[in-house]
Amino acid sequence: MAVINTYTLKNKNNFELEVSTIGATILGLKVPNKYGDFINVVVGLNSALDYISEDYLENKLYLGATVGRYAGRISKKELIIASKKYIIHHENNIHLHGGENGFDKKTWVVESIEEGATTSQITLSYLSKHLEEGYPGNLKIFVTYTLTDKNSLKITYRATTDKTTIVNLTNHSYFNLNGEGSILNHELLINSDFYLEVDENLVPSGKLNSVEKTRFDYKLKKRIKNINFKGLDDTFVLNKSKLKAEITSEKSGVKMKVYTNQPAIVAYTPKKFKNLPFKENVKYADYPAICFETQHFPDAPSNKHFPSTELNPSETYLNETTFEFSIVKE
Ligand code: G6D
Repeated sequence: MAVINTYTLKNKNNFELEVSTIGATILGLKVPNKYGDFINVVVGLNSALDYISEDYLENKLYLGATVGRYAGRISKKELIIASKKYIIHHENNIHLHGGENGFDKKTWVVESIEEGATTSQITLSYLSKHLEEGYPGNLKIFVTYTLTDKNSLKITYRATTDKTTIVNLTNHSYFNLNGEGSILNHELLINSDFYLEVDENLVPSGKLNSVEKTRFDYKLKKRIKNINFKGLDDTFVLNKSKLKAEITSEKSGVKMKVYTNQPAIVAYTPKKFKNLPFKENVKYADYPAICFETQHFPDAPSNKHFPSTELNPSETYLNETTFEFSIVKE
């Protein structure tokens, strides 16, 4: 039975993760800064019910939410999957983040909660019925959030289907390693040699452009507020490095490393937040946060040369991402 509820998990170092069954959403993640004070590094609202308010929903922010069945944009309204035609939800000529009522708006079922002395984890599930938002196949999804004894948050998605379908899941947490203000003084590294070229509607053209000498080159760590920064809402094709991305804040001393088995990260830095009931009435400034949406390429169904996002009944979809926290050595 799916009920609206929130759960708080801790690890042996008092890292604290708050999860809601609405959208299997991360409401907050508290980690220590260099002074030993615990700060919330994931943008969240005061209560789970704030996430179903019209005020919030009309902003289409997906704060901390599980996004699917297909995260990102799909340009076509008509999908051909296993030689059959399916019509998916389309708005303003695009299908975004699973459609009108994607996974972020569903109430998930808590399958298990394990609170150990050193690590804790919670697993939630959702059954996306055949033709929900137009997608084929009854898709059963499990998401496990683990707070490890290595001070990491590990997010694992598994999914199986009874008909060939497409799947591309991600978590849409907005990170700010100061817990307030802006991320413009954070330093960012992304191990990516190519980014996806997009049109004015952020739909991929199919071209992979080199990051060399462009505003997308974060192969060497640099301050986000650099001369070329115009905001990010872009797909970075990850290279073979084990470490996929890293972000640090000199002010808080918090470092976050990102590891994933996914081929891409969509890095998104909204210009500003509308006035919402943020936790502890936190005040955010311009460029308040950055998302590291680890996932497949957007619009893969329309670009056969992109890695496939099709899932067959005999397969299990697996998306594993780890956000590892530490304190920057002075
Ligand atoms: C905007 O283009 C962006 C998306 O990438 C983001 O996920 C969403 O806002 C929250 O549509």
